[in-house]
Amino acid sequence: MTLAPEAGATGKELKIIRGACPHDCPDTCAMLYHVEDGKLVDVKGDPDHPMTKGGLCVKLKNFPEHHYQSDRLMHPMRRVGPKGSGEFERITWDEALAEIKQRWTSIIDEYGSQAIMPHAYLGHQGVINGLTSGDAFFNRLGSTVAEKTYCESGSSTAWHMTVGGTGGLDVESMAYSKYIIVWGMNMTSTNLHGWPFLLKARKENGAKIVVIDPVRTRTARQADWHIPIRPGTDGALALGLIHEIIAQGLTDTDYVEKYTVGYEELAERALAYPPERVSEITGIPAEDIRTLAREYATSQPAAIRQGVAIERSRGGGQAIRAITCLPALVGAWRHVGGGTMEMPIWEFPTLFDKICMPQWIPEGTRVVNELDLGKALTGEMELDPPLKSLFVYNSNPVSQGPAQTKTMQGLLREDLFTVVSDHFITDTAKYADLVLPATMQAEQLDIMVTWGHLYIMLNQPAIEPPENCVPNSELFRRLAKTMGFDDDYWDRTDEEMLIDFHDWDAPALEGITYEKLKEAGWMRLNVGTPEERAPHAEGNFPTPSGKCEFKSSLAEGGNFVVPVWRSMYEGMQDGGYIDPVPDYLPPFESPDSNPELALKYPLNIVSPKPHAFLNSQYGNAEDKQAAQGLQTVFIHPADAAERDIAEGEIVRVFNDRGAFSGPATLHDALMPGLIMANVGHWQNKSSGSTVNSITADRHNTFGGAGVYSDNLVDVEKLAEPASL
Ligand SMILES: Nc1nc2c(c(=O)[nH]1)N[C@H]1C(S)=C(S)[C@@H](COP(=O)(O)OP(=O)(O)OC[C@H]3O[C@@H](n4cnc5c(=O)[nH]c(N)nc54)[C@H](O)[C@@H]3O)O[C@H]1N2
Ligand SMILES: Nc1nc2c(c(=O)[nH]1)N[C@H]1C(S)=C(S)[C@@H](COP(=O)(O)OP(=O)(O)OC[C@H]3O[C@@H](n4cnc5c(=O)[nH]c(N)nc54)[C@H](O)[C@@H]3O)O[C@H]1N2
Ligand SMILES: [Mo]
Repeated sequence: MTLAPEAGATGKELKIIRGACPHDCPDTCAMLYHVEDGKLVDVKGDPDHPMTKGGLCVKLKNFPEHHYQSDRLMHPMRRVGPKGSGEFERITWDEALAEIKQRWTSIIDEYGSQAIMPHAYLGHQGVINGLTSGDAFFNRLGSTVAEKTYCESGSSTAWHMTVGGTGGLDVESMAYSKYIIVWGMNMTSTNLHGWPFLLKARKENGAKIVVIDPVRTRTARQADWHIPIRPGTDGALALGLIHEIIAQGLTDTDYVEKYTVGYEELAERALAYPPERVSEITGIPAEDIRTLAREYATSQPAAIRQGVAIERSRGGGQAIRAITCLPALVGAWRHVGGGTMEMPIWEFPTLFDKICMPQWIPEGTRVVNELDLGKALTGEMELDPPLKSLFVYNSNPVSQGPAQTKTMQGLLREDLFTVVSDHFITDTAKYADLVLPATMQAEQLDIMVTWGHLYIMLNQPAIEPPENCVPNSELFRRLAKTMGFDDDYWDRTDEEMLIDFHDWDAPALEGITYEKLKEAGWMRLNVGTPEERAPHAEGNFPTPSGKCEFKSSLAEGGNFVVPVWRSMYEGMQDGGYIDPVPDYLPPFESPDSNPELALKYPLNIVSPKPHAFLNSQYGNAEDKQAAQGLQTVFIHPADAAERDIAEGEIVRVFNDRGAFSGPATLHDALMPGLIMANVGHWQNKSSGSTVNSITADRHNTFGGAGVYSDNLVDVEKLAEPASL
C-alpha cells in the first residue's frame, strides 16, 4: 500500500510503499520504500514492526544503491570469451529464449531431460520468487531433481524428529527468559533484530546470556559467559548436560513423565557422557559443564537459541536432537520464554506442494544434491545421462557451495550449457553461456517466507523494474511458454499465485486476508502473543506420539528426512542409518577420527557469515567491502608463531581440496588449533579462490546437510604474496 504522500527532500512528492526484506535471514524486516519521481531514494525499517523496530542492518544500508549499482545486469547476455572469462555480449530476451529452447531440445533428444539440472537456493526468500520458484517448471520438464540442502535441512530433520513441526519458542518471548543459551549462532551479525529481546531479558529479569561458540564473536563478547567449544562436538556437550541434569537430580520428572517418550533410553545414552569425558571431547572444563547444567536447569524460564552452525559437521543432526531434548528434560517449555527455537517457518500455512507440483516429477526421476554439484559436473559422480545443462538462479554455488575447485572445473566443461539468472556477474555467472537479468526487491511482488519471527510479510513493488529485468515468477512463465507448456499453472498473475499458495483458512491465518495484508504490509500469525505463548506447556508436540520424542519414532525405520520448504522430496535423501536416540558422532575430520589427516592438516576451520554481506550478496559493493574487509584469515597467535606468521602477512590456507589466501589477523578470540575465515567474499576481490575451496562435499548424517565446520587445513606464509 502507499502511505500518505508527503514532500520529499527535493520538494517532489514522496511516496512510501510497504516492502519486506528479500534476504535469507531470520529477521525478514518490514521496510518502507521511499520513492520520488519513480526513483527509489531511501529505504527505512518500519518503526511499528515489533521485530524491525525501525532499524535496518548494515547490509541494507544504501539499499537503493543496490538497485542502481553500475555493474547490475540490465539485459540478457551471451558468452563471447572462453568459459569463465566473464566476457559477454548483449542479446535480447527473444534470442536468449530461442537459444535455450534450441539447446535444451537437442539435449533432451539426445540424452533425455534428466541431462538438465536446476540449481537454486535462497538468493531470494519469497514464496513465488524464492527457493522453489522454478520447481514446478523443472518438474514439468522432467529434469534431474535438485535437492537443496545448503542450510537448515539437518537442523530441521532433527527438530521434527524431536518436537515435530512446531515454531517452538518465539524470539520475542525470549524477553521473558531468565537464562538464555545462544548455541552456535552469531546473533548480533546474523539475527540482529532478535538480540534486543535478549538484552531486554537481561535488563528486566536479570537473565544470564551464555554463548557457545568456538570463536569469541561480537555476540560472545556481549554475553555474560562465553563457552568456547571445539567445532563439531556440540552433541557431546548436550549429552554431557543431560548426564549432569539427571545426575544432579534436576529433571522435571512430572513433565518428563507426562510429555516425553524415551527417557530411559536417553538417560542410558547420557550415562556414557560424564563431564570429564565431555571435557576431553569439547575442550570445555568439566566444572563449566556442571555449572552450565545446574544453571540451565534451575533458572527458569530457560531458552536455547539454536544456530545453523551446529549442523555443519558430521554429527550435527544428532547434536541438534540432543539439544532439542533439553527443554523437555527440565520442564522449560512450561513457561513463557522457556523452550528452544530453531526456526518458526512451520507455523506458516504456505502450500509448498502447490508451488512445486511434485506430482509432475516423472516416476523414477533421479535426484542430485546441490552440494554434490562439483562431483556431478566432473563425472566423479557417475550419472547416466551425464549433466549437459545447468540452470542456476537464486544461488551462487561457486562461492557458497563446497569443493569450489571441483565445481569450477565442472563449469569449465565446453559441452555444458550453463544459464544463470542473477543481478550481477557473480563468481558463478562468470562461467555461464547465457546470463538473464533478474529484478530486485523494490521492483517485485511477493510474500516472504519467514524463519525468524511469526509475522507474514508482504513486499509490494515500489518502482518500475529496468526494462529487461524480470522476477523469477515471470522468468519461469517465459521458460514454460518457450518449452510449450500450456498448463494453467503459468496463466496466473503474481498476485493470483500468492493467494493460491497459502491456506487462508488455516488457524494461523485467522483474521488475515490478502486484502488486509496489502493494507498493513505485515500481520502477526494467529499463534498467541509473545507475552502469553507457551506452546508446549502441556506437551502438544506435533510428533507421532504427541510428545517430545527423546527416542524418535520417525527414525525407527532407520532413516527419516523432512522436506524443508519442499527443498527435498520425501524419501530422497538417504543419510544412512539414524540412531533413534541422540548420540555424539565425532567429526569426519578430527585427530580422533582421522589421525593421519590431522597430522598433515592440524588446524580446524570455521567459515561463518560475513557481517556486512548476506552470504555472497553485496560482496561486490564498495561500501560493504570497506565494512567487511578482505578475505582475512583469523588465527591464534600461538599457531601463527609456530608458522612464523606476523599480523597482516598474506597466508595461504590449504588442504587436499584446494587453497585460498588472505591477510592474517592474529587474535586470541580463537582457540588454539582453530582458524576462521568468513564465507561470501568474491573471487576477483580476493585471491582467485575463496574459503569454500577447502570445504568437503560431504553430507552430515541428517537431511543431507553440508559440513562447512568439519574440515582440517593448514596455513603457511606466502613467499610471494598474491595480489589481493
Ligand atoms: N550478516 C549476515 N547475516 C546473515 C547471513 C549473512 O551472510 N550475513 N546469512 C543468513 C543465513 S543464510 C543464515 S543460515 C544465518 C546463519 O547464522 P548463524 O546461525 O549465526 O550461523 P553462522 O554465521 O554460520 O555461524 C554462527 C557461529 O557458529 C560458530 N560455529 C561454527 N561451527 C560451530 C560448531 O560446530 N559448533 C558451535 N557451537 N558453533 C560453531 C561460528 O564460529 C559462528 O560464530 O545467518 C543469516 N544472517
Ligand atoms: N563456507 C560456508 N559456506 C556456506 C555457508 C557457511 O556458513 N560457510 N552457509 C551456507 C548457507 S547457511 C547458505 S543459506 C548458503 C547460501 O547460498 P546462496 O543462496 O547461493 O547464497 P547467496 O550468496 O545469497 O547467493 C544467492 C544469489 O542469488 C542472487 N539473487 C538474489 N535475488 C535474486 C532473484 O530475485 N532472482 C535471481 N535469479 N537471483 C537472485 C544473488 O544475487 C546471489 O548471487 O550458503 C552456504 N554456504
Ligand atoms: Mo543459510
